[in-house]
Amino acid sequence: MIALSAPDRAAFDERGVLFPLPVLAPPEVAAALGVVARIGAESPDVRKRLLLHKTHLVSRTLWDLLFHPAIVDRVEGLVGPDVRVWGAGFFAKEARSSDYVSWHQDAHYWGLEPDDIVTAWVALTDSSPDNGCMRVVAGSHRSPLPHVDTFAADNMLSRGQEIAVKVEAGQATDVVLKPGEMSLHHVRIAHGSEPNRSDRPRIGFVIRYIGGHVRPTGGRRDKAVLVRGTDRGFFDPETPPTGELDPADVARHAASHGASPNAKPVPPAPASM
Ligand SMILES: O=C(O)CCC(=O)C(=O)O
Repeated sequence: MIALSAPDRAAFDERGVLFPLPVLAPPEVAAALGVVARIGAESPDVRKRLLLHKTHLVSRTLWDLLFHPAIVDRVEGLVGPDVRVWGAGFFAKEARSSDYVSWHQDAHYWGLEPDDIVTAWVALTDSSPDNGCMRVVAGSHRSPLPHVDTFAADNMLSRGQEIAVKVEAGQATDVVLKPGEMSLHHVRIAHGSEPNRSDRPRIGFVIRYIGGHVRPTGGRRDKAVLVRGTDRGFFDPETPPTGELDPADVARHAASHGASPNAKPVPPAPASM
């Protein structure tokens, strides 16, 4: 077991982020990139939906990554012994892409409580300032900030959610990662990222881990994957995929995951006159 050290736990409590943590070996990175390439061959709408929304439900490779001991051991040190995955998907920016992520706090719109929720951002390429690595405001996880919906073009978030507070350049920390390394960030930390100004892609697989005591707000039912510990019954189970992009899994995914809180929908076609 790769338990979090006491200093790492203290650093996470203080800053709301921890990185870099080595987790995947090169063949594991290559296998996950292979899934991205297969999804890349789908039509634009299908590609977008599969990359952004619970991609682990259509790929056994990604499903297995949710249980990866090097990831879950660390997460357990932050959210407790019962660990679920509520969501997972890709934040992928092509080379020279203007896509960006506005400064936001996930807790503002995910509808889960309490805040014992951590994202593992697993780098499948290098992630650096020039290709638009994630940036965080360390320590910002302690206070909720007001948000506005901007619906800005090129914003990778569904409604262009953005904190209504200016982040000064000196406040931001670049989360620089090599392929196979991950960062862990708190659900309430302010984070975002700039466009990819490089000639390289920037691809991160994000896994949303929640403590076993976390539940949906407002009495909603939702689904999640128990990856460690005991089921406390707050979520319904997900159906594991049978392989890689199996048509039955892709059809089930299309039926149940047309929308997610983090996903930017494909804009509707203009109404005809
Ligand atoms: O990958 C990025 O640039 C942003 C990631 C993000 O917003 C998230 O993990 O919630």
